[in-house]
Amino acid sequence: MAMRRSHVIRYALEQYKSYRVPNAAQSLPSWYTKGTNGSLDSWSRCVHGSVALTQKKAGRVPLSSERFPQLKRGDFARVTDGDLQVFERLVPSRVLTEPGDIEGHNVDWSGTCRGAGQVLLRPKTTEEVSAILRYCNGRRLAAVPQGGNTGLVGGSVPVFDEVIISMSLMDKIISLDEISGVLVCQAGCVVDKINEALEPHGLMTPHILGSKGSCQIGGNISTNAGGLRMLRYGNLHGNVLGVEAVLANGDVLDCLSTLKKDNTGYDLKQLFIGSEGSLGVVTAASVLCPRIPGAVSVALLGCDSFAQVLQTYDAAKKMLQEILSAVEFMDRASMEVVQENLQLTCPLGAHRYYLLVETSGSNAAHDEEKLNSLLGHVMEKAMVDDGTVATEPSKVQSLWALRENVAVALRADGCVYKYDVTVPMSRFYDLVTDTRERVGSDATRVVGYGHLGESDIHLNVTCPQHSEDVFDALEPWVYDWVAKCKGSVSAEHGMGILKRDYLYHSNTGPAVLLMKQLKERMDPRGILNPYKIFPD
Ligand code: FAD
Ligand code: 2HG
Ligand code: ZN
Repeated sequence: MAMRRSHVIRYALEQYKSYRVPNAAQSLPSWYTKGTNGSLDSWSRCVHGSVALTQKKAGRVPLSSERFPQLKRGDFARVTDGDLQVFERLVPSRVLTEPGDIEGHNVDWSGTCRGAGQVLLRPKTTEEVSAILRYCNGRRLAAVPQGGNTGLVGGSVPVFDEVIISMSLMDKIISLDEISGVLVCQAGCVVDKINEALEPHGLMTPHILGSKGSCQIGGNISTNAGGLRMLRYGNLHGNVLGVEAVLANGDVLDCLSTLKKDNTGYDLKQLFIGSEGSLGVVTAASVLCPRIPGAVSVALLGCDSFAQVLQTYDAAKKMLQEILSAVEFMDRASMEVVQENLQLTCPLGAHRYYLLVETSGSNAAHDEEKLNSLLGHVMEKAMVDDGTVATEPSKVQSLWALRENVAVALRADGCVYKYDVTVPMSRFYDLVTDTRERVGSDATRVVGYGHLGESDIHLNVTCPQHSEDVFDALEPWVYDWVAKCKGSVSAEHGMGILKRDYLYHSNTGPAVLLMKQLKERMDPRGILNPYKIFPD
């Protein structure tokens, strides 16, 4: 046993001697670090269903109104010159109407959806958002709130000609209480920027995700984003202490509490967490921020059967307990795509499955010892075939880069069909195996990766270009598969427009009815992010 354990530690060290991961940022498109609202040409594009095609291969992304011919434009007013003059008074010099300025805001990150919005407004204050919505509601002009535009279900862009309300200029941090860890900020603050501001105070956001260089806290709240720290800190329903939101009629709802405990009636802020801009525009939030852990270690483990994956996860929970902070999953195909398309290097050989296990604690020696003894245990029990541990920050980051960049790497294949679902742990990988069998050689890759700790699998299927056959094989089959095993058709990305037809797959009729009644009560003229979430 002792010999096996020291073997594991030595093995881990040896791995690092030859371990050279190129700087992930250098391998990524410029938007990844600089924001996504840039010119269309620097992006990859999507055309159909949950499809991504590169600009070169795909040409222009078809308009969503053409892709969804069954969708009819709602009974909304069209923007007139008179409206533009009013907008100019409400947000002076921050009314964009040039097609070149707006194009990037009409297409979503994966290039799946393209709206025909002709006006983009850039408010700086809650009062401005309130004035905009009051006016839009009075005129019955539809509007779509937009954060970093990194959403993956087509929720952040217009479907027809909705007015785009970009939150990017609402990027001020309002206050930070170092003792309680409560941050109050405007909704347009980008996650990376928030973390830069928190870092000198020894704090960090309770959530982090691969899109952190572009996505905004308001967008995260509106999608109830999960991400890579959820196993430790839970989701935003627990970590967001307060929300300020502007309702469809322009009224400002101040629920910007900074209290951890507040049981005074209904917890209204929860309505805005995960409602995808359909009930109000989030203008500010207070977020409970944990301390940056004193020590972070990561192990990358290779397993050759899914039973081994589950045994290792169980062992990690038992042996690491309070220091376990993430358990992420990749299959061989997802490891291959980051190597092939982004030239990242994996320190392990080829395995059917990989687990990235992270610990966060306050005592490096203690945590490392625990992680190494886990490694010894799982290798001795033949749960894991190979493994490596990193404790040095740049190496920890290099291991994380392998997992964080799968979505980016997949885009280079051409066309990507994306599914983000929760399934029972015992069926976690069956969906990928069954899909592989179903689409056969029609697909370039069928990959499965995701947040094992939350039983959230990201099934992605790529093709050189959109294939009607592949798409028809996938939908609604994937969603039916998930519903049959009582999973959720959207684990963390929301419904947007791409999944709206499947809302009933994961919700009962009375539940959807109550959602619709809430929507009608809060937005009686239906101007906020129409066409999203609900099937017709
Ligand atoms: P947007 O994309 O602009 O908008 C998303 C939705 O929220 C839209 O419906 C929009 O109308 C609404 N909205 C935005 N801002 C506001 C506001 N202030 N008020 C009201 N409504 C608003 N998601 C995860 O959950 N976990 C991950 O690990 C993850 N990783 C990702 C990795 C990559 C590389 C990419 C591209 C995306 C990833 N995502 C992930 C998806 C995406 O980043 C999240 O959904 C994110 O929360 C969206 O934030 P955003 O600011 O970009 O919002
Ligand atoms: C992730 O966990 C994101 O990497 C993206 O949620 C998932 O693109 C996807 O399918
Ligand atoms: Zn994810």
